[in-house]
Amino acid sequence: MVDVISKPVLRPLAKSDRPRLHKVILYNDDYTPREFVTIILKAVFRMSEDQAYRVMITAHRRGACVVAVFVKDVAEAKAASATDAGRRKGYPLLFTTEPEQ
Ligand code: TYC
Repeated sequence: MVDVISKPVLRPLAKSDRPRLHKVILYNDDYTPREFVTIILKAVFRMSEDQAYRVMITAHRRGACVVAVFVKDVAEAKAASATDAGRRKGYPLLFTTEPEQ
């Protein structure tokens, strides 16, 4: 018996077949402490202290900042979890999502 092992053909998906990515956006407010925003960015979005501080301070200065992009479900789950963490402390911290492009 002859064993034929064929090599799998792996081709990158065409751009049109890739899932659309969704941005997570962080909004500034006047009440949430800077330190708390940084803690949430590190915990939910796995950022370093430095990355989290830069994103927090950008939202603070400009009004909003793109945190990261993910497939839809992941973006929505992270935005909800980060917003809920603020809500549990009584802060109006807000993360939303929107499709890229
Ligand atoms: N503006 C807030 C303060 O001065 C800090 C803050 C930064 C809140 C970024 C939200 O997305 C935010 N305490």
